[in-house]
Amino acid sequence: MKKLLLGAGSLALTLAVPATAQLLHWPTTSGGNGHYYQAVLEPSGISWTQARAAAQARGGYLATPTSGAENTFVFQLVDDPQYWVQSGNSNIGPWLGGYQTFDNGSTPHANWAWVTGEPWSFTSWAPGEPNNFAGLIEDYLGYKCSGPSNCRSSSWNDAQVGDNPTSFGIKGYVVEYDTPPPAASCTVRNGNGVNPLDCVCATLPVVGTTWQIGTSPNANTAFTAVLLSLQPASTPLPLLGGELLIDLGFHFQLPGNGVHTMPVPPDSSWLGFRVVVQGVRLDAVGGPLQVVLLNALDAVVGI
Ligand SMILES: [Ca+2]
Ligand SMILES: [Ca+2]
Ligand SMILES: [Ca+2]
Repeated sequence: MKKLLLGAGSLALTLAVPATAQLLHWPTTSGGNGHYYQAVLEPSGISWTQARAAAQARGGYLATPTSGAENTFVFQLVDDPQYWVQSGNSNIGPWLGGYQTFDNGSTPHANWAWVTGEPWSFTSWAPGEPNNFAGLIEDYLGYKCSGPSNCRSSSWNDAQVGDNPTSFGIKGYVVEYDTPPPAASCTVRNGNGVNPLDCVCATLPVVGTTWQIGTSPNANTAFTAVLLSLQPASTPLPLLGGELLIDLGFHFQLPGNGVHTMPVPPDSSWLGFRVVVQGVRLDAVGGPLQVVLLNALDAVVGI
């Protein structure tokens, strides 16, 4: 059985729902391979091994530009200053799916491989690369531009894995998908339409992120909660006037006011998984406490 770790937060309900992650298709009708690509930004930096695991969690793999045309296609996704970091006289771009299976320290050109096992033939090394710069263990592939400050290029560099905290932080990676993974989504449900629309997805349920569901309390609210069902009822249940839209036979609860947080595991087996959320509020109206059902949410775990 799948398990979600639960937590509760009290953040203000001011978070915007992020746009669904953009996939760029490279259709065969345009000379492409039919695959889908996605640039992922990590502003605080990410190591190659972390990026490889994150790409797998999304149902894809670190991009493998095995031809000049594919390399050009992949580069256009990250031809943007936010994905690059200055290092000396170079500008370093996102990670790709190449790595060295062995380098004795003096063979920087030898034994390169793709994470997919595809043959290593096409290369696009920047001038002087790969170079095991300054004797460092540089066995992992990423983009690099040697030139004016803030330049960008589809040329490649061998870089350190980045697990060393003293190394510069590469700010992202490109994921390649053979087939498109499901997009994370969150849809409002409201049964007969009489419940307050005060239960929202503050963020979308993206694998490997913390999902935030918000409920809006008011001056009379003593307590709010959301109920989650991992095996959602396909139709509203005939309970409490037809407004309770969750399967009470299989649910768990996130109690507390405000935003409720729930880590979505970094695991591709969650992709496409459906969750129904039911918002609940306990209001003190003129003395006695009253249960107020809020709207429900239909969510799909995706990227
Ligand atoms: Ca590829
Ligand atoms: Ca090397
Ligand atoms: Ca290098």
